[in-house]
Amino acid sequence: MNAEKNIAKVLIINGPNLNMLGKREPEIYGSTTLDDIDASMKKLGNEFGISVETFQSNSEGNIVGKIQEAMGICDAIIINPAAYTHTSVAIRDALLLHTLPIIEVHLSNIYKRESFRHKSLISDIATGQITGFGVYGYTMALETVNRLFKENKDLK
Ligand code: CA2
Repeated sequence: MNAEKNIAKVLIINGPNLNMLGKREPEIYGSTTLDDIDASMKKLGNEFGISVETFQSNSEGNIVGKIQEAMGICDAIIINPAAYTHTSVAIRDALLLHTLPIIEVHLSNIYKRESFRHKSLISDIATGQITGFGVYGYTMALETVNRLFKENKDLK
């Protein structure tokens, strides 16, 4: 629990190109924008009494930096690393610095797509993975985190 405010804090990280959500390829990723997702996660967090911070970057280094900054501050991380899911040892290593619950989210079902998307470098170190439920995946992730906070369960 975040000691300063006595309120659980969840960081939601979105990787490269997810800032284009709702603007391109709606047949794959839907028509909801990232701003819509961020707003609905903050609203849901408010209902749960959880502080939600959202972050998007197209840069691997910025994502690594944000994950490092979250140490000792956040109580859970929800992350859609986008294309870095399949390539980034650096993001994996940064997540390994944490003992927090980590929920990996994908809008599309990565296992129904090209074979290079079937491998996630995050899934075996994440608490769990949600893939293929579109934007609802973020809601599922925050609901799961909230339930486990309330049950006071250590997710790791
Ligand atoms: O399904 C997901 O959430 C992905 O993480 C999305 C990534 C993809 O590389 C992963 O394999 C699966 C791609 C994000 C690209 O987002 C766009 C959004 C709108 C228009 C174009 C790209």
